[in-house]
Amino acid sequence: MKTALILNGPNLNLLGTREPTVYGSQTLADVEKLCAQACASHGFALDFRQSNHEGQLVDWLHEAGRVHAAGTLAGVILNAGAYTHTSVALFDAIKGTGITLIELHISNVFAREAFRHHSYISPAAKAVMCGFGVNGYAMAVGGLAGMQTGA
Ligand code: CA2
Repeated sequence: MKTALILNGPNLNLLGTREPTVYGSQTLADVEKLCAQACASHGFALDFRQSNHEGQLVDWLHEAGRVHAAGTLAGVILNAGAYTHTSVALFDAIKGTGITLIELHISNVFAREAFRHHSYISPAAKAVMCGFGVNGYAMAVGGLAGMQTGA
């Protein structure tokens, strides 16, 4: 069984506690349950993580590269939060790993402030999705399933 690694960046631990009009009222624990159901239905093991620290996310992407090389990674779904718009380090970490990575945002970043319109992650991602609310996580797991080739 391959693993879907779902990484969440800064402030996403606050989901459901503030800004419900932008991010909804579900907590990150709720999102993890949603992802667990989606992974179970697609035959993936789930590894779900959150960090407020850029370097931790870089380390986890390196780890994903090693799991990919070992043949047991389905892919990574990354909501890098605000680091999406600032982090060359995350771009560099993804580039060259060979991992299948879906960039995900809960909100429609293009309907928001101009500084959210640019992503350092997108050029290194296989797919990008935004604006579906937290249901986007389950949809991204489905998308990852559709990208699998071979056994
Ligand atoms: O829409 C998304 O998923 C974002 O990645 C969320 C980031 C934001 O910087 C990106 O532009 C778009 C912010 C995550 C902050 O999450 C909070 C959740 C609840 C309360 C406060 C912050």
